Amino acid sequence: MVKWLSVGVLIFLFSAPLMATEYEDHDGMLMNHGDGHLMDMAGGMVMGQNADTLPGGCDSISETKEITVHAGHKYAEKFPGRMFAFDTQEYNFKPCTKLTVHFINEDNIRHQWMMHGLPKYLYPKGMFHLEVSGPAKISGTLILPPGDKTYLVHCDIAQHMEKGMKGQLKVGKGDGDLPSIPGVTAYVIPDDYTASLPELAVAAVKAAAEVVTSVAKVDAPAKAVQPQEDTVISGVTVIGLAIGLLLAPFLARKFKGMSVSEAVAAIFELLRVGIDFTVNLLSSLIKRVFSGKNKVLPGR
Ligand SMILES: [Cu+2]
Repeated sequence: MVKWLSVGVLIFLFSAPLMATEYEDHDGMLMNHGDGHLMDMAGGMVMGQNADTLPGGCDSISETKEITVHAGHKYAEKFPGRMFAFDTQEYNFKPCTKLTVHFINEDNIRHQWMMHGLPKYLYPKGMFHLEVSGPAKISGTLILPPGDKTYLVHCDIAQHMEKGMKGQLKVGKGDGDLPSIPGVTAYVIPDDYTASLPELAVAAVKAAAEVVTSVAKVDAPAKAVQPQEDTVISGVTVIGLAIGLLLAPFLARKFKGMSVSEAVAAIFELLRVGIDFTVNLLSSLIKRVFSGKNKVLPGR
């Protein structure tokens, strides 16, 4: 009795999180547009649905299978450097399997489960494709072709595959592995965690310093040439030159990558800030003087 009670409690505990999850189920909402293309008004989409036509080379349906694929950010947590993932990265089925995929998108964004490389006479553009904005569930069915082949499965929303939402589906023995399948095959572009942040900062400062000195070298002679054209080198010119030389590295950094008009605009902005600063300084001085007077007045 106690045993059955504990089993009941366990079942309840395990089913509670399932009940708590609320998905929008698109399966009953889809409208058939023909050619295996189903859509609904809430953004659910199935393409390449085929539950009846046998691919060439299949005498009959070998097996009927159903899988549930979860997609979301949380499934990428075990893959360092990835942002999105499916809960399963590798699938394996017999040739000519009738496969129903229940796709559950757990993120509050759009995801896809898109399979490529299918025969084009049967699947438009060679694709079978489930897509929905989450959290939501959408289902579709296809019949896998005969032969040993590895099919790419991914989410085609910009950068989602590169960020980890990628898998492979092997029919029969497959014909090799695809690259960059999280946890299965090596990344084509491996993440580099060798440099520490301080090292990167030092490298960035060094690079910036090189740019500034090279720009300053070009700037300084141009400014030094100017006074030779003046008949009289006044004290003002010398002071201006000194300030210019001092400011050159700063300005070089400030104007790096700017066009002439942008640089001119930036100079005026600097002047405006300078004038603002002076005016504020003067007005605060005046205020202080006046407020000082005001304080003095009642005392008289
Ligand atoms: Cu996605």
